[in-house]
Amino acid sequence: MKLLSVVLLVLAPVLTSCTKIVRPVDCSDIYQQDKTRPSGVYTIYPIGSTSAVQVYCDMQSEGGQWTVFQRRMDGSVNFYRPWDQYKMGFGIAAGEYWLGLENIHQLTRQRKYELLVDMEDFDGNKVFARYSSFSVESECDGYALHVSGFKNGGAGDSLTYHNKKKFSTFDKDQDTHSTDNCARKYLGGFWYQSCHQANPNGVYLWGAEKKHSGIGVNWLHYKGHNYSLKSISMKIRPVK
Ligand SMILES: [Ca+2]
Repeated sequence: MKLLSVVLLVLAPVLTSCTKIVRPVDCSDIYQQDKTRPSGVYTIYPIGSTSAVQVYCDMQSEGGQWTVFQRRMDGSVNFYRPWDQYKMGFGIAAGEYWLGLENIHQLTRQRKYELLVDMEDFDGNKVFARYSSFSVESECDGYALHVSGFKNGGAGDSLTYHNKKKFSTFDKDQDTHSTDNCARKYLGGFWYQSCHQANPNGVYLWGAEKKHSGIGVNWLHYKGHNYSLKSISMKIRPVK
């Protein structure tokens, strides 16, 4: 008992100081800590103190505070990857990356989020699609997507088609196409149905691509299945 008291006494100051360290869960927490912080790479803790992960925080678009979970911008990262990589995440936060389905699930399990999808073509035109509700279920439920409440920023709605669909990669076909493996056919990883209206994790094809329909970084209602966007990023923010 005496020993326990000593241990507690020694630990007390440590515990006190630890409670002062605020570990941001997402980019909105980082914004709340200091509202002058610019867009850039920050460390967040989606699943507690041992879950540090680097993300890009968009502090400008549509009011800022966005946690980016998917980002294409220059074709520098290969997005044709197996299930375990889509589960855990890949790429680099300063450039192109995928945050990981487990992180996205854990974030959207804790808080209610909205979604912003920003995109740009090779002529410098910028548009977006917004959704007032976004969440991803657990791995047991195939990391199924829940998205609703579309608001048009010029891009059109190419994501509602994927609502309630499980995530698929070339080595884990959970799409609703009975004969095709959509991820293998369209060279990405996504919440494929049969198969897609959006393929943000497709092949970076540098604009118009007549011969290879559907495999590029597509957003059907903006530029069609034969145009691979210059940039696209998917980002979430807690709903107030
Ligand atoms: Ca299939």
